[in-house]
Amino acid sequence: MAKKKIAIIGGGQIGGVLAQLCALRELGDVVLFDIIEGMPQGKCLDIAEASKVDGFNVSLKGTNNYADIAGSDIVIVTAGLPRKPGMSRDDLIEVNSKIMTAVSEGIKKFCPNAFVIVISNPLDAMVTLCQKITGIPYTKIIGQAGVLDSARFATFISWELGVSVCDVTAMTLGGHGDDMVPLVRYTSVAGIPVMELLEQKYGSAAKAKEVMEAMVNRTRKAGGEVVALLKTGSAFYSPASSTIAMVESILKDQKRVLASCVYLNGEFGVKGYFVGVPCVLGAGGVEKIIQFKLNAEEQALMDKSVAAVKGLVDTLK
Ligand code: TXD
Repeated sequence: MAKKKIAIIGGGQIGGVLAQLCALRELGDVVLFDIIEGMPQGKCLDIAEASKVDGFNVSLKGTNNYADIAGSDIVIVTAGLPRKPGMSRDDLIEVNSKIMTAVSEGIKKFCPNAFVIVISNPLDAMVTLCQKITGIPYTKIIGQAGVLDSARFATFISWELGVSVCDVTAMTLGGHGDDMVPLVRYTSVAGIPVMELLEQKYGSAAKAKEVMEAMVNRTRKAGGEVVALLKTGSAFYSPASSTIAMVESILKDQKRVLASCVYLNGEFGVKGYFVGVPCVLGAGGVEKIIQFKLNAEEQALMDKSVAAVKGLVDTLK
């Protein structure tokens, strides 16, 4: 089978880790693009020189030339400024829209048939903008947020209950902002509803609810928690790993069910916006949006999150 080609636009913190993970997992040959001269070349050289030790066989090319992304099977966009302490993701819209416009024109010119995964913030607005400029079909362009937000939620639950994170199933819906919707009712440990386990632990439904609320809030603000600790830059290991799960599901046709920021056409009561929902990701890209019934409380939270996305996206017009 011919090797896949993966282009990563933006060779900063997330881009660098992504390039290394793509190489370690031999997902394909990597092209790392950035506007900073020498930086993507240096990172690719450094990663390539680890190939002997790590035992991978892919090529890595750092570049400042968009022509090098031509023929990529998948393009991952990380270009854009990260938050500083005290900033919201939405504060990045002005500067990152300009960057996303330039990047999207490069993709349109050299890779109009590739799958595109956008990571740059504010996520929901940046995917929308990238799709508008590139014209890439809705099944082939998605944003990464939900895999990470869900993983963060699962991590907090595993710490609270003292169980392996591998046995926690958790998912968040909605936008990638502080109004995201961690879905408690569908969260389980090896299939057992998480609230049942919290009630057993604390012997009280009220206390269990309080503990869950704290985890939901921590999940919503988890990106900011890392930003506050790092002081410069935002999370990058976990966003890169989360994106790899999506890349792998598409390139290997795994059909994993992953929360992804996708264009909705009526699903969950949303029409005409990119919002996070569970999807089947496979060789066809977004092969299916998985719909299920939300109760009134969940739908109200979803509506609030979607309203925040709409408010931001509408400022792009
Ligand atoms: O889960 C998620 N979706 C996210 C998203 C989680 C954490 C952070 N997330 C966002 O990803 C973050 O708010 C930023 O908007 C992006 C990238 O974060 P990263 O931490 O990688 O930022 P860096 O290290 O500053 O890297 C950005 C790179 C940097 O090397 C710039 O030179 C480059 O982007 N850049 C460009 N590349 C190509 N083209 C243009 N025009 C350009 N402008 C800057």
